Amino acid sequence: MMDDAKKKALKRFSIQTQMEIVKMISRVPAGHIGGSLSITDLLSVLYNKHMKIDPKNPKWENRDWLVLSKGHCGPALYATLALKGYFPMEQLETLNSPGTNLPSHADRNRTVGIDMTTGSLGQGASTAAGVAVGMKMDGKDNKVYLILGDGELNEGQVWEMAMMASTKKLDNLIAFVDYNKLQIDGRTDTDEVCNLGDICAKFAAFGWYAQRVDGHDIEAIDEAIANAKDHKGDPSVIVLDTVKGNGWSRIADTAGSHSRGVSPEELEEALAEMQTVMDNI
Ligand SMILES: Cc1ncc(C[n+]2csc(CCOP(=O)(O)OP(=O)(O)O)c2C)c(N)n1
Ligand SMILES: [Mg+2]
Repeated sequence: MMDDAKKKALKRFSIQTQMEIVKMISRVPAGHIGGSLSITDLLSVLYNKHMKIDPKNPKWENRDWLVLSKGHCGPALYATLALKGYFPMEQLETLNSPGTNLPSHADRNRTVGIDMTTGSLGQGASTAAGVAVGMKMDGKDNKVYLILGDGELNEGQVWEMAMMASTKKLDNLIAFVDYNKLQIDGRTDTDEVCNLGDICAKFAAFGWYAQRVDGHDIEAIDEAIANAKDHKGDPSVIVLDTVKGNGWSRIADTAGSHSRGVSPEELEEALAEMQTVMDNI
């Protein structure tokens, strides 16, 4: 159980992250806003509660790793890292501008605190599992947290990784599926593109310990991660029921939220809506 004060603090951090995301994207012609807004609750629980990290020593060899395999949602991770003190908040203003350390997709060679370069869907799954194998070989007990998109599960590479991870008993690998029910051009929970069906059952069939929770419920996410950490012998997956564009009703649960710009008027609208939620926590 998480105490009420902690739960509220983590929700506030998530909303702060959302506000930074919309501000960042309002400065560029377009950005991956929908899938960034759907993972801020998860990032808040990971970075404020579960991950073994040291923002002052980002390459600390005993740290846990975060692989954002849906690397197009870099803005969500950048806002989280800045709020955690990995780099100054002002740097967020440089998203995607010439010479920036914050490209639209996550890049470990350019951004302090980014553990893995991602953006080609599916590949982060394999690199995360590879890092988990390496940690086992070194006798370390750190964890690798992997964030997959639901549309990303269309990539066969994810399932190749799933087979290998259970064979190698990678219980230091905890994956999340951001099940926001939308990919670029359609739904993931109908026959519109590729129907994902029962994601938990599929991972379980590959030998994974699978859980499914409300991805906007801080306490539920926290408990699922705690269960995953306790589970020995198998890799874990936590399927998070989320809303693409969560936090800004104009774009929530719309395909158009995948990548779009934010006009000055829309920025005001989004920030006001988020502030209202923040004030009522
Ligand atoms: C291998 C590969 N194919 C295509 C793309 C282009 N692409 C970027 S995001 C995206 C949709 C991803 O959908 P989902 O995983 O559901 O992400 P989210 O809803 O979180 O934005 C696609 C097809 C890519 N980045 N990599
Ligand atoms: Mg999606």
